[in-house]
Amino acid sequence: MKMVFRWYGEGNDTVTLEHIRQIPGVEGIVWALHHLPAGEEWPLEDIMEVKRICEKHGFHIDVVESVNIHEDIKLGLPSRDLYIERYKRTIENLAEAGVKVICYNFMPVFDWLRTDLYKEAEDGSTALFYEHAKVDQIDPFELVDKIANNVEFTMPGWEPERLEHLTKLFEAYQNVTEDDLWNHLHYFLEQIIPAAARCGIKMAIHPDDPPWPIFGLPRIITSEESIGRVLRLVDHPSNGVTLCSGSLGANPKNDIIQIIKAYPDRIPFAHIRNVKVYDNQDFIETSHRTKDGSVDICGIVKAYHETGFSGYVRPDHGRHIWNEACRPGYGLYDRALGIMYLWGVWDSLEIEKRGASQCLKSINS
Ligand SMILES: [Mn+2]
Repeated sequence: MKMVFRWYGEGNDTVTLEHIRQIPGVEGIVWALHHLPAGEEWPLEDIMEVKRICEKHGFHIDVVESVNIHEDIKLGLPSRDLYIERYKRTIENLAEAGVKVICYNFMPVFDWLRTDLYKEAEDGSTALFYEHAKVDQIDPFELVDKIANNVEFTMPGWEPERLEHLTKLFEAYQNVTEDDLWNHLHYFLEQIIPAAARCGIKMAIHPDDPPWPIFGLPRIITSEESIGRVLRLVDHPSNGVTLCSGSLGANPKNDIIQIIKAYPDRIPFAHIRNVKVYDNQDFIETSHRTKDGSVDICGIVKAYHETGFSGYVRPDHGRHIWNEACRPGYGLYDRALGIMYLWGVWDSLEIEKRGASQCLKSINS
């Protein structure tokens, strides 16, 4: 288990690399070129600049996230070929800088979605919250209006220029079915996976968050069945999954431990976090501790340990605690606590495996 930490870059994050350096056992930064819109090629010089900054602080840049897929690829438009070519060049540039894993998603229009970014818990902490009825009942065009006027729905990182196109995007997706989306993903992977394999990169698709269709838009990476299906579309080690326990865990039917055991060689990257799920399909993000949420984080770490997991792991999101002002879900304190919980479980499993007599030595090796 190689611990990594998401960082949004200098001047773009309240957390600093100096802070991250002091969290035990973090080896690498999960990063992105946030200034580039989806569909642009990531220039090598920009990538090398991030590498230089991270390495100066002792971190590797093996895992990159949010290499976003242009909507034309998801929509299956003729212009997708241009964007796929650019994506291939981005893969090559990332490989040249030493990147090993690319996390991406195939969600139409929206990335992760919540209805409240600062829902207060009994202990005074706040966290990301999803109210199902609110999302379920809203008409997509009413939603556009609410985002534009900043009422109820707030989209972190939502670019204003994309918002302008939101109405058009909803129209474009109106006749796109789940089957269509599967076909478009297949087309993309058939071209991308050989390119990634050639330069030793593992592509790792992130499940949809939440794992069900929203606003009438199809969503397909939602369950063990769909993860199996995407891995079989192009059956190659370079076609993998970012197994996100929080995204999948929002649906209690998803048995994450079973997924880990079913595809141990196809999970190069794991997001670990807990969510508390309510009967009405609402959910709130909690601390990593198993007892605090609906997801068995201990069992998940144990499953990774049993399958000999040697991939990358990051605490996915955290609550906002100790009055920290930070990006929603991406504060320092609770993610650092999450890491210590993950290490605590992992190290005790190591002790159990290797025998208590040599425990200290074995953990250090
Ligand atoms: Mn995730």
